[in-house]
Amino acid sequence: MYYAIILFGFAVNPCCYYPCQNSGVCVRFGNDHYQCDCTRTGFYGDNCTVPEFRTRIRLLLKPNPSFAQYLLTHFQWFWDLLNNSFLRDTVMRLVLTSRSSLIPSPPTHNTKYGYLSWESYYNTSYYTLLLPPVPEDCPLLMGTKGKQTLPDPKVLAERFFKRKKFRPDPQGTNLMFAFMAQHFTHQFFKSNHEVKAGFTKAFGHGVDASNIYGDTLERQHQLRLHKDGKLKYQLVHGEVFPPTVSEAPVYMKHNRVCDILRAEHPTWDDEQLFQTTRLIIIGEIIKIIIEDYVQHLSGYFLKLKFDPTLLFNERFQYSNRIALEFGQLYHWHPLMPDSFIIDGEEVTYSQFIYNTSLLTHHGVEKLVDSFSRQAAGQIGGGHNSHEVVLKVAEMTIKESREARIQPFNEYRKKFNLKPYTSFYEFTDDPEMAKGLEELYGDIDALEFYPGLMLEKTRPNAIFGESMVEMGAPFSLKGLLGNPLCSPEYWKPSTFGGETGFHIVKSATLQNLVCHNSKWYPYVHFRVSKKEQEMNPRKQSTEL
Ligand code: FL2
Repeated sequence: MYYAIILFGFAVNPCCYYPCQNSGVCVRFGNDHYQCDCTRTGFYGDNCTVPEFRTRIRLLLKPNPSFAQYLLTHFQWFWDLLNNSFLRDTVMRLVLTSRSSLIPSPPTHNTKYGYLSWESYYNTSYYTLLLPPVPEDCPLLMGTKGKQTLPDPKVLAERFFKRKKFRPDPQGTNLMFAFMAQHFTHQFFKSNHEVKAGFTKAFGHGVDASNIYGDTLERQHQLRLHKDGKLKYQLVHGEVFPPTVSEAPVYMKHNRVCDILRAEHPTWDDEQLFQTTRLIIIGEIIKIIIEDYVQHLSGYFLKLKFDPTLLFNERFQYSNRIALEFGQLYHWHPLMPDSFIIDGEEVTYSQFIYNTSLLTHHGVEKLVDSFSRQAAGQIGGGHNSHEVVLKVAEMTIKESREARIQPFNEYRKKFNLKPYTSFYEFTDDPEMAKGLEELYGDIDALEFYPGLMLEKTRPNAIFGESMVEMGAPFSLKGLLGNPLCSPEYWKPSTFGGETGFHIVKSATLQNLVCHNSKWYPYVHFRVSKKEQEMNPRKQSTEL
């Protein structure tokens, strides 16, 4: 800390140097002293850098993430064999436990509390923060590294995020995936913009289907028909659509399930039919997100499995708190295309946005078909955000600064990744590396969101290593931490009997659409080979 006094001319809070490694907790003592609490980190020493014997063995045996990713995305013949054996459960269990263990549960910090506090635990109007916010009294917003001021968010967006030419995702992701990502995540990412950064209006903190049922009880009742457990609806050309805003002063497959339940339970009242149906819908969503959505995103040949019983003999907490970092990393706006092709016709952004008549005019089948055939943009690698959504990148960076989110490299370490040592290691694009270096001055000052979005992508992948390694733990903890997945809930009676339980356990993206449409559109989270071929692949294919 003597150096700090020389550098900054006053005693700097020593925790601004992030001295504690391997998840050790930095506590300030006196003016210029600190201690690292290394309890249960598996490390000891002043800065929790010395591995205990057991840790040494574990580190030797643990495959590095790139190697694990390589295995999981190659050798299809091997995985085809494994997927049909008991080993599928073993590997799935390992994926779930190893990922979830990186998320503290109960939650820890938030934008106001960089130390543990009852308020931080109890007040669920905060998003949680995985790493404590950068202390207010640090000399710089990133702690101690980098330039005096951080780059202008607008400059970052224009220079590194803005699309030059549409770059389709090499994994074949389509707009169906993009809109599912939006619809699904907006049930738990609902920032409260009336207050400062770091607060949410979604108190379910996970998969609660509040995007369908409303995020307050009042809103739920506005949406409900109060008959047979159903939600309000309207008929347009004889087809069922969500109600108009005048009928339900809000926005809405629920009713189909109500009918199935009512047939088996004629004595049940509206409330019980509604509540039980909602649990079935939540179960279906989790099933589809794991086995269709995450399956696609991961690119794994391991056939992912939604089976809560996999965790019943493991140490696992059935609770979840949405983290601000998870919200930050999920700003996937490069998915958006240059324009929308619906029924072969080009639709511009201004014709598309807020235009519900596209749905009533074309019908849900046609939209699903069109979205499933149109390629989405590659998320990682930069230079792929359409002008219309460019402002979002800027806002995300501003939010991150307001919330004092720690530098990208600190998160790399938290998720057991090596911190980058230079911008040239971070990206293969020398021009971008040079630009970022000029603006940030130091790789340890690179911010969280630009780090995730601009990092070099993995070969033929939608994004880089960090997005997967940091996103997967939050995602899997949120999906399996749902109360539905707990031993007390995960049984037929919760879902009104075997029929309801079966609906949950057999849900797929295809049958979700087919159960609710007149004809069967092409429905997937990836474009077909034919559509992918029609897009000139600009992705560099050096392997
Ligand atoms: C970011 C990442 C994921 C989901 C949402 C946002 C994600 C989740 C799981 C996996 C991959 C992902 C797989 C199953 C995994 O564990 O990979 F990209 C590491």
